[in-house]
Amino acid sequence: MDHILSGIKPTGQLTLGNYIGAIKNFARVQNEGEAFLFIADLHALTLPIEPADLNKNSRDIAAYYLAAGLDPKKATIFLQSDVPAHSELAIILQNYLYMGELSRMTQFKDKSSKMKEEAIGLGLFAYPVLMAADIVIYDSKRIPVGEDQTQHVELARDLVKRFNNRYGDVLVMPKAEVAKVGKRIMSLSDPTKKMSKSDPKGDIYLSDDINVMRKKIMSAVTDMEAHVHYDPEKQPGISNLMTIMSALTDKSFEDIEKEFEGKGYGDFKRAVADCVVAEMEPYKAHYEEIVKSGLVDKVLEDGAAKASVIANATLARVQKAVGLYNKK
Ligand code: AQP
Repeated sequence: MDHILSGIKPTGQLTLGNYIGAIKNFARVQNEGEAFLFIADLHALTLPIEPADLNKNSRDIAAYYLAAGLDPKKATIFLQSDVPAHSELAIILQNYLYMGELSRMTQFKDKSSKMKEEAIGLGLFAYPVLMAADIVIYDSKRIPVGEDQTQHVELARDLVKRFNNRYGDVLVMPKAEVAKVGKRIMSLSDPTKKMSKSDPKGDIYLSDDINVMRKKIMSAVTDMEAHVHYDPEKQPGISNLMTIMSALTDKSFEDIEKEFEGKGYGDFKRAVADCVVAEMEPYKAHYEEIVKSGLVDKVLEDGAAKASVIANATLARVQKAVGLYNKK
């Protein structure tokens, strides 16, 4: 069975973008291979975050995973920081990625451009090294991610090639998998920007009340074209709403265009809001049940124990390959 790895970093409240681009797919992939679905809490430290928020966000993500149907009997669900082998492996792998390539990463450029140079942490710069360790440590072949993360997976592939050229067939080659629809949900207030949990403008949060979600969709930025047509260049706002509808209902863009031919944006937005509510209402209720059940801590504990077995074996293999002494 192929190993599949993905995760979310607990930097803030989860958005509809995280749900469509990541969580919704996780429930599917757990049936397609050995899935390792984690919470990248060490990655969340790469930007300033309150300890209490990091703690709460981490448990919240686990609850949202379970609410989406992730089954701990099928998928291994854990916190990155509960498996120390990730960090140990990153220390070794950092020697096989170069400053030039790390400084070309779009996420690093975006995030660091808003900071003074003397305040940019090394962790933000080295983020893709730890992410490469997260990936290779489970011999992962399939990496389901949103579009923004594909560049980091490409870098992990470069690293695997480089490492294996030097030491033989030690690491498994990963490959990013990006959904056709929903790989990049955009902000509702600025549809040229990604909906992002650390940039709250135009986000729909999974924690939003259903009526708030509805209101946000009804006031999403559109355009003057006045027809429902998929054209991300000319009509980014409408195209984004079409993407949300398509991702949640499996309707094609053509079907949506036909359905709303001759109708105004008000009707279309109401229909998009209905789709979001239909998906989110039961999902949020399930999330509340999971939180009340107190299941999360046990799932994370068991997940970390299971993940550690594979992670420690890969770490030992790499340590031995590079010549660290006395490794079994
Ligand atoms: N807007 C989005 N559309 C589709 N997919 C998205 N993802 C994130 N935003 C969207 C996917 O969610 C997964 C988890 O992302 P992450 O937490 O590791 O970090 P990110 O990609 O940087 O997501 P955010 O929400 O923008 O986080 P912050 O604001 O902390 O940087 C990934 O698969 C991602 O592609």
